[in-house]
Amino acid sequence: MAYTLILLRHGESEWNAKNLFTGWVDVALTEKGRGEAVRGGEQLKAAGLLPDVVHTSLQRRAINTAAMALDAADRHWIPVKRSWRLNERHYGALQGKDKKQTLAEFGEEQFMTWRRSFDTPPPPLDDSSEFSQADDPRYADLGDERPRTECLKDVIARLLPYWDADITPDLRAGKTVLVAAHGNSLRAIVKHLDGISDEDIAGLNIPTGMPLVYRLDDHLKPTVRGGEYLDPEAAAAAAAAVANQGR
Ligand code: DG2
Repeated sequence: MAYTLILLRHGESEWNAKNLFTGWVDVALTEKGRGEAVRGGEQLKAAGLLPDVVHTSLQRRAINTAAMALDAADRHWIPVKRSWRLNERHYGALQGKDKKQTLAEFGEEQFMTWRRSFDTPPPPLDDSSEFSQADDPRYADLGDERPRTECLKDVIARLLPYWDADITPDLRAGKTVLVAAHGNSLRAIVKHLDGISDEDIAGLNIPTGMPLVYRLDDHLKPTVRGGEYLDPEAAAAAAAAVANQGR
């Protein structure tokens, strides 16, 4: 039996367009991003990939992308499950900062360590910052679990319990599962699925609004390493643009 998992990074957000570190800041989609979401859904429909259940983060760019993509695929009625564990990586004190300015101020090595190292988080964000989620009611129950910064290793640690307890059972039940999430929370899932090393994951970038399809075997291992984008050429170009952000 092959299981089907579709990963979808949200469409372009207001802060993707402005080149700002976003993390847990709850920004909206741009018009381009909404178009990407609709196109992603149309691609799913054209490929006959019809999700039975969708998992999203608690952030509007992923929530709205899922809704628009599913609407375009005539699957707007399927069950939705949301969790903070699918949220974007908390970007700590970088949240709200300009990527280009950060690169100019701190240099290539520090910039890339903060963006793509496996286990070095940016400095933590103070609870008094305008970009903090300290008073956000959706995270009120998290207590000490609410992050103030995260590296990819931290994201994997908080995401895997949700993967095991909520996503895996849907896959095992034979459902086509859509996960609509974020650049780094999806990098965490891809690293886990493909068994990518802590070093090599630095080179993996996920474009906005492009469905990435994994067929999984009985052990939930990918039958094709890296999965398959429905439009591989466009995805490769868009992933390269993500890698070059800030330059
Ligand atoms: C971006 C990822 O997250 O940025 O938080 O700035 O996927 O929610 O737009 P997303 C952010 P990079 O790690 O690619 O710089």
